[in-house]
Amino acid sequence: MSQVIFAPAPSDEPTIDLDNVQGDVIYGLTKSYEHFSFFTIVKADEFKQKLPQVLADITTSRQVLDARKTIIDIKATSPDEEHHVKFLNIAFSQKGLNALGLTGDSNNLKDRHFAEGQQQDASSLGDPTTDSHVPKLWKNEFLGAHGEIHGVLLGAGNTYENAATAVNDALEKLKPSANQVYRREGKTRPGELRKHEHFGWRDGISNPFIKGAPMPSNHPTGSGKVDPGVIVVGHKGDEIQRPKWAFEGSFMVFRELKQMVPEFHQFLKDNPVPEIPDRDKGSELQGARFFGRFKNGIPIQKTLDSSDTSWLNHTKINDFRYPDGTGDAGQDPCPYSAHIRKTYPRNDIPENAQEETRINRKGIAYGPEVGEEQPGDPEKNERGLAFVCYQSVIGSGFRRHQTDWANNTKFLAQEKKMQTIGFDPIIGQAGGKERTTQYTQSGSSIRLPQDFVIARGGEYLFTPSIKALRSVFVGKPFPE
Ligand code: N7H
Repeated sequence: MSQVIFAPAPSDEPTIDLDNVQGDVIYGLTKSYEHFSFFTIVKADEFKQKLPQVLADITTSRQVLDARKTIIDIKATSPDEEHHVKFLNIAFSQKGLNALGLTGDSNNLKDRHFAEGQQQDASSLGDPTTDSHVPKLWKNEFLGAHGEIHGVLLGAGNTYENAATAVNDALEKLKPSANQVYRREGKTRPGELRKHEHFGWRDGISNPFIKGAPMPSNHPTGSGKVDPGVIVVGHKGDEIQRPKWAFEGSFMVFRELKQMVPEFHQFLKDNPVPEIPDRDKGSELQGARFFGRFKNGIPIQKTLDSSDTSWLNHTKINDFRYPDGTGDAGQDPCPYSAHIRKTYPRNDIPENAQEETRINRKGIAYGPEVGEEQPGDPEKNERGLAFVCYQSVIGSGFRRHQTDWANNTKFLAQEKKMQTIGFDPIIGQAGGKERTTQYTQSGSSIRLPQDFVIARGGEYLFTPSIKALRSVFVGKPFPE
């Protein structure tokens, strides 16, 4: 295989300042482990005084890009050698901006969902809530049990120690102006499953090309190219007028999503695609129809042969369209409700309506492997996805996927001349109520007796640029 290179962005594209954008936003912090340390600010003035010591360790997009290049070189020359990385990023919630006095019109980031916070949004996202809109299944820490969530430190590394010390050192430097209120430790799955999440599917295949940033030569063809402003605030593609210091920041959505792994596999076992004589093959195909891909990532729209690994090549794995037909013809073989079709409808919607909806996903799996559970605290034995995505507008990005598409049983139904499409069987939710998915024109559908993905909490945050962190976040004016 030819070596991956990061070609410079074409000269006609807007330039992103890679030294100014934090490292997770564009490339994602390279990691085997990641610690998310949610913190509360208890003494704002002291926090501003101490923050500069932490800022020296904040990883930029340029540093991640350089690390990626080094890892590629090392893999090519000495495949057994490990490259040590230790990365740190920081993001703030609206409550965090308030705590720091970044309030009023001049500091208004003009994102309603960010301003209100994710807890307020939980029932609209489909999370089960009480009559007074308190999310019933969220962890207490996300509900403020140990203090308001004002921000999050993201520590990432090739080892547990590197990820842990990245955030521990930062917390130590901020002491006693800020306290950790919750930590989510994430880790990639072992061995060959490294790129796979807990249900067993390969994740992270499809993220958009971001114009203005060098992209790796093996970035999958067909992933779509977006103006930088779709992900990074203030660039072409982001039309909203915001404070100058918001430039080259990005809104970060965090969701802790518990996965019911044995239950999901049992469901697939009990509900194979009936037309397939071999039950195991039928269950495999049912799972693939839920995602739109086989576990190894092969898109079912291209082949139903999960063993044809030629489809795994980066020029083929993501380069496809959905059928233009309506009714059942339009969902043969990939159901309209499949997770990847709901979350990236490709030619199902006009290209110009699609670009603003794209997000950059940078999550990581968490929790023990099935069978590795330890007796004791059941929460410690939970497994799932620490979902992270970046965008310049939460309403057009994450929320469009979750509320307007995944949870919306009628999404596309009219255009496709269907009564209903049903829920995204993976992330679509209806306040914990039973759901249905995969409708055919005759009206048949699949009943999903339980949610296999359960939100345990989350927050909407803003990942400021390096220049903003060094000025307004430490109490200085933003440089003109
Ligand atoms: Fe999904 N999974 O790991 O099993 N997702 N996702 N996701 N998701 C995708 O194409 C998964 C979640 C998107 O471009 C794949 O990279 C799981 C949320 C988008 O064709 C797999 C959970 C949201 C895409 C998974 C989860 C999204 C995508 C195929 C929850 C947004 C790209 C691999 C526990 C609100 C679609 C790939 C495209 C793909 C998994 C959550 C969005 C395997 C288990 C909450 C935009």
